[in-house]
Amino acid sequence: MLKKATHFLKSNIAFVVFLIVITVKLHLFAKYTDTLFVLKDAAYFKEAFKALFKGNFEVFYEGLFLISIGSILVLSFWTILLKGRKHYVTLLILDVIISFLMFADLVYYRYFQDLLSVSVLAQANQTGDIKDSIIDLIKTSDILFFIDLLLFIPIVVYLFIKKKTVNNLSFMTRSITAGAALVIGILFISGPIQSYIDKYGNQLFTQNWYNMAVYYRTGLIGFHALDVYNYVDDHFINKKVIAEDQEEAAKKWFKEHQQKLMEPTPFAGTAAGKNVLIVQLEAFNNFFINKKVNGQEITPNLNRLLEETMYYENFYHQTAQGRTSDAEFLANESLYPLSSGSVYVRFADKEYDALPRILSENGYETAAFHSYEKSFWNRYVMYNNIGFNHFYGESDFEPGEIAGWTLGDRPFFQQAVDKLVTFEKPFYGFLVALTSHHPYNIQAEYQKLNVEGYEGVFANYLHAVHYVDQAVGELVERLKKEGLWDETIFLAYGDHDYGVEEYEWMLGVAELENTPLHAEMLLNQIPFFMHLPHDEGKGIYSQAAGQIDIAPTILHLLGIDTSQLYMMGNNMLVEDPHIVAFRYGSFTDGQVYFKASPEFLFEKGTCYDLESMEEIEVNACRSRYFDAREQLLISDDMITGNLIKKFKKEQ
Ligand code: GP9
Ligand code: MN
Repeated sequence: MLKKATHFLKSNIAFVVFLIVITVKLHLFAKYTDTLFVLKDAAYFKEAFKALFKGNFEVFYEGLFLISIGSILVLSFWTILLKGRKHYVTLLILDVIISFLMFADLVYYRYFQDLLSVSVLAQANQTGDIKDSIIDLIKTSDILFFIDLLLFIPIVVYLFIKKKTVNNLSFMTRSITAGAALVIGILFISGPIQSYIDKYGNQLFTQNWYNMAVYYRTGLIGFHALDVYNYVDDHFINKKVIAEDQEEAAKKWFKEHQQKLMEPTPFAGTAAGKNVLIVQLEAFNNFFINKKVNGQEITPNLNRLLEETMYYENFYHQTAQGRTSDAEFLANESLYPLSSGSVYVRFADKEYDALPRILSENGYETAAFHSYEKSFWNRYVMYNNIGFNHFYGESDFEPGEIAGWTLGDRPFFQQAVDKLVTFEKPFYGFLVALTSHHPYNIQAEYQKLNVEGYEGVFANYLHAVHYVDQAVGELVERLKKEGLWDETIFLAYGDHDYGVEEYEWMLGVAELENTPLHAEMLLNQIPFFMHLPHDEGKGIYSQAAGQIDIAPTILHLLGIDTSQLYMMGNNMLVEDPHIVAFRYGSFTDGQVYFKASPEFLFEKGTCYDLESMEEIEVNACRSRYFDAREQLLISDDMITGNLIKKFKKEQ
């Protein structure tokens, strides 16, 4: 028996060594990326030891240890089946591949705080930046990823020449061992993943907003497997085949739409050559604009802007699961977000008619600013694709007042202007603010409002909004001081709703009756302020518009030709009503508001007349509903089928 066991172990020695070596390397990788691999305290080992006997692995779910072993097993179990020299040669090749992958990931991580994803590799010039600094990014200690090879390569070469075998177990035994390795591997992976899903749901794995967040849960091998799977799924397996008639329908739709975008208005070209500054505010609804709590204005600075800007009081966010990234996409690319995941992550390698690229081609210096990890929402990849000349992320800002997650919007805006003033004019600056992010509990020293009567998240939200308002006020002051206010089209709007269903307080602040329609509209409305040089057009506008209309409107003001562009938004300066479609089937055009049913059946939706604010016969919304739906489907085709690229080639 003992003899048999020893023989078994000896036969699998190459596999065991491989397993240990890769585990150690993954541990090293976790160390370099500040990720927990195993808990450091002694209790961990005690608990772990006990767990082995009780079959309860919960304690291993804390770090990447268990899931890493599981991934190695699943990745390599089949090598156990290989006989003779193939067995160890294959293991050596796997070791070399994994080691190089880890090394490449690590170098990439040091530069981008992200891991190499297929979406990055699909964009050839993305990794270009790294070339110049590659020497600085490599550390001597990285040799540790390869040190074992110095030993194993000669051993394997020796064994190979001598035609030695290490695993000469019967096919049956090898099959059972390989099967067991696979089953253990699957169990080791599914345990931690299932435990995470039970607690937080599976969105992280299906939507992936941040590669590092996936890696923290799945480990390095798991991350790459999921990334390749998602990419292959989107681009090959479930690649939408766009039928010729769908393509034709899209072409026809755009032809008409491009004509519509050429309609003249008194504003056409009035801001030609001016700078563009867009400020996208985090989770910023509209219901508190020009409102008070306990006698104090919530947004005194924005309220003052009502006097000197164009303010759209029926302006809507149109985002879906991609949240902030969807808002950015709507505003810059003027297409709809996808119904699942974020375009920034899933289709960052496709061609878009994007505001930064168009402006840059028209002589603008373009830059995006967001004081957070550059890899969040795959921004640095997408920004590069859509033509931003610069992207200033968290590490590019000076330390300053921390409000919310990171650098507060006050210093963030100021530092962004510090950079913009050094730019060649005209510039396009796109500022993505962050302070008022859920759960809104900004630091006590910035909680300035008297929010008596409100509690919890809602009270915190009021504080956060008040802080952001101050930041915008200071930004406007600064622009005036720098002489930029009348040299710039300035925009401020919210990215999406605040995601809290405190309807009563929200409606109370807005001084509106508590009806389902009011609640629905308020939740989807965000403020929209646009300042044109010399306060041109100032006033309150009540036609309905949405984020998708931003880019075409700016281009119209700048006098840039939109007749060849694939943008789905409308020019907001044309007063005729147009449809503002929401991703999940609801829409409004300022005359009706259609609320889609959760099961997406038109007949089950509710149609409201916005004059009487009463529910009306659903068929009154029918034709507009199908227009909205057509737009969403065309937009999806343009993105997933990379049709902009195709159409442009044909032109
Ligand atoms: C972080 C920020 C997150 O970069 O964009 O905002 P969210 O998408 O969660 O609203
Ligand atoms: Mn957001």
